[in-house]
Amino acid sequence: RAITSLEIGMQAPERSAVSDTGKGGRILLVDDRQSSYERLATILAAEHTIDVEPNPTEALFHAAEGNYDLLIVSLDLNNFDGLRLCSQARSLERTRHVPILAIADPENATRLLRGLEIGVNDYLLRPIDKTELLARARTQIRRRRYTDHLRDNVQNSIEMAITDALTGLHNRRYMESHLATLAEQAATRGKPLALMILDIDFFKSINDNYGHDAGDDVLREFAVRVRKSIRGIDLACRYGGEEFVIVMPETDLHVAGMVAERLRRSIAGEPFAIHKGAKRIEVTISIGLTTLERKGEAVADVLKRADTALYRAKHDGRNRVVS
Ligand code: GH3
Ligand code: MG
Ligand code: MG
Ligand code: MG
Repeated sequence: RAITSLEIGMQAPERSAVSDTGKGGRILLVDDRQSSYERLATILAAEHTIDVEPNPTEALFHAAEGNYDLLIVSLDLNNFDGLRLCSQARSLERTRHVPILAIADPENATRLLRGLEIGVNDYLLRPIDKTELLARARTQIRRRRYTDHLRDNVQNSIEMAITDALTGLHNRRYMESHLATLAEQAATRGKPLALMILDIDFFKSINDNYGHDAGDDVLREFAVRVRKSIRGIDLACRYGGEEFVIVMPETDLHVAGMVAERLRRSIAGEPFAIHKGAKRIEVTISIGLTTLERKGEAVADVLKRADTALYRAKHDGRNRVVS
């Protein structure tokens, strides 16, 4: 357990929700000299929340668990413990992006050079100036928040580009870009691959009778039931308005048929809630099912075959699976 700022007798400042000032950060200070860490912690506590950990092994554990904005590491620790900590922090997934500010006595200045090589972001030589320490800490924390923000934005736009907004399932673009890869993997590994197209029966009349919002409710609930009935490695997407595609790696026609039949029954057997649960309506689906037939077969042909099977399911009376 790291020594907290409160135990050293200081009040942690409030952490502001939106801050590009670099203030209000969470800092882990790794330093084993009491006179040193007490002074540094007192300076930093004016703007941040500080935890102190004298033991570098413990520090790595805290750094991985503690959600820190900055690590300040003394390279004056015994042996090369400070450098080792910096290097370990850089290689651990959970601490890789946490900036490190190294501090050292001038006699250990060569350790600073080594530190910069292994990914330390900035450094200060002792004796440490109060204003400079605060400024450098703020700079690192500000930069950290900015890159976090960028990373979140990138992740969001990737997700939006591959997700159907109404149902949260993958969209058609994502499915089409991955289907070829899945088909290729199946062929090279000599495994089967099943694909089904699911289409809600008389969906237009749900819209016509209960309104477009009720239709949307059905689509969302349908996606929930689809997600429940497939495995993690299966790929489910909204292919069009009320049409969905499920791709099932390592699944033969027999097993896929059972999955499709179970899904068909789970839809027909339990009415769908619409208008915020005020009403329940019966919904059925038709499913066209097929498998990859040969190595190198075009995925467009696989989709075409599933679509033909779906057409037959509709023609034969709906609420059924055809392969
Ligand atoms: P079938 O049994 O032959 O499939 O009949 P159907 O009525 O389901 O098929 P059709 O293709 O004629 O109608 C599909 C309808 O789905 C038409 C379209 O307005 C509706 N639709 C498409 N996207 C959405 C959506 O996002 N929300 C809602 N509420 N309706 C949608
Ligand atoms: Mg139709
Ligand atoms: Mg339909
Ligand atoms: Mg349709």
